[in-house]
Amino acid sequence: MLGHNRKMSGAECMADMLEGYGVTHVFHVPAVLRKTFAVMESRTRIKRLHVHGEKSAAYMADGYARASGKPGICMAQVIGALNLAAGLRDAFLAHSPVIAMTGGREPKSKFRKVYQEVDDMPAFGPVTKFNATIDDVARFPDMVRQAFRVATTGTPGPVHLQFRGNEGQVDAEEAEMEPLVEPQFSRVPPFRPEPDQASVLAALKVLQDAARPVIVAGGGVRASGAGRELVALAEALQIPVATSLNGKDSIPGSHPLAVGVCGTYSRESANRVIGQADLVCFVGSETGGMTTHFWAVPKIGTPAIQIDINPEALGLNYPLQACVNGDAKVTLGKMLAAADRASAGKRKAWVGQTQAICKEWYAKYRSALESDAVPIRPERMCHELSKHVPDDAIVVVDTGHAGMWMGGMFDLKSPNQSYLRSAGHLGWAFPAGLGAKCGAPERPVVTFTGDAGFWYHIAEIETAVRWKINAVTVVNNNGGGNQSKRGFDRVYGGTQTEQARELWTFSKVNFARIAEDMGALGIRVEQASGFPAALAQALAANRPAIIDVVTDIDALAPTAVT
Ligand SMILES: Cc1ncc(C[n+]2csc(CCOP(=O)(O)OP(=O)(O)O)c2C)c(N)n1
Ligand SMILES: [Mg+2]
Repeated sequence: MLGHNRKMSGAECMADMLEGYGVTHVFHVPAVLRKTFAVMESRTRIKRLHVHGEKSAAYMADGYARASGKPGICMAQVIGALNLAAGLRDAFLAHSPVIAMTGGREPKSKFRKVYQEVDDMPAFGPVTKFNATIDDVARFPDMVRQAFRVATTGTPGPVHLQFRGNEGQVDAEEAEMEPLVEPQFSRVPPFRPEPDQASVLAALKVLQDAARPVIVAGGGVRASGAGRELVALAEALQIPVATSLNGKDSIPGSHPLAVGVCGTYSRESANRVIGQADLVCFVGSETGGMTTHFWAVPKIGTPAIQIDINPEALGLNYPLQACVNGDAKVTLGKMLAAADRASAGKRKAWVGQTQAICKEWYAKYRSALESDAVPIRPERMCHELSKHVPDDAIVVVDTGHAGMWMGGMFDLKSPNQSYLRSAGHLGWAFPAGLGAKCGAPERPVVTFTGDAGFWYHIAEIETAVRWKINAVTVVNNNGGGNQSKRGFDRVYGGTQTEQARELWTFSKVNFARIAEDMGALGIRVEQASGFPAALAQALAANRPAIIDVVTDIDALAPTAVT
């Protein structure tokens, strides 16, 4: 209740507020807010995870946030601040609510060549929605509230708070404060802004009038929790649905109207359907380069409508015939309520056409999806994951080939499964998967990463074992970063020299053995037929598990069609 100040330390105030916002884990590298950590132990049940690098702390907080919808908290001392900032970039690109706290500068000693100190603030600017300093302990309550408010509202995203002192020692000072929290901002979305009904009806009319429409569902659908409304509208009007990578879990891949992920890391069928559409309806999508294959899918000029919570996203890349500013769940619900189901009849041929395109995709890739080849084909791994990932799993996927293989070849089969993907950073998935498991401990977490991606933060196996974070990590181990192969082929004029492989290959390592040495379950899979049993064993193990799958270094993921 506001107006009930009492004398307390910044540390007590912070601990009480984080507990009040429902924070269950914080991810950090010491030493920052030391007093807060000490106080947390006696006043809260918050788990304080001491990890092996600031970047992985940020990725864990990001995975936690994307899995739970609650802001993820990560912390670093002043010398680790830019490592932490580097880790916020993926959260920024993916619109994930992460709150980063770092130590900062003392006004008394600024500009005097203080050990380890630079001005960190400018580096946080491009990767945050709000980037602020706290110099006076009395500002803890309002600034922490503002951090949660900014991270969760509108299009969500990261926030940075820098605390006075290289370790944020301002937290040990006292002031008259009240650790008031606003629970509304403890998760996404705090508001569901209602759209203007006239704009809803105008967009619905354009959609219903179209003969060959397609919906492109983006990350905004998952942020809004609007999957059910999206699928209901698509069914009512008989409209095929493509998704961005970030929106892949908006509709199960097994749904008859699902055509796959569109854009660059995509499935051919999705791009082909969009190429033949007479109207594209973007929902919760920024229409960015990855989703549209750099504005070739659909071509600029294709008739489009768009729904977004952020008015500035509307019409950014495609001139619009209609647009709606509002929460995706509310907007799609209103469209559904006003939908003329009779209009669906005229799209029967179109739906048939899109289903034929999807069948052609399966026919083209069936032999790879079912391949028994040794070394194992990544397509087969994706297919096995489609079949065997549990119905309530969170699937976490790295970028590069991992993003391409899984974006294009893997299918979710239940609306209760989630899909979280790196927004571009190699190495994000393993720590993000651990964070996701912390954010949703009751759900199975299955992470898919390449070996180059896994190397980045391999030390976090130790964190997973120490904290009993029982996520399953599947490593597509081909002994190199083979997504880079094509580009090097090109610059070598078509064929690389033998020596060129030093640019993108590594030594062959058995990650299962490393995992076992570190106390995790390690399973090495060399035959595709052994994968389902390995996955089942890993999911049932009462410890973190690494499945090292020996795959073909010459397997290249299909590139986007236009
Ligand atoms: C931080 C970062 N640095 C570099 C890259 C460029 N990159 C994309 S994929 C890749 C190699 C991926 O190798 P691996 O994880 O083993 O997957 P593979 O392609 O072998 O399946 C690299 C270096 C990136 N995406 N992110
Ligand atoms: Mg690799």
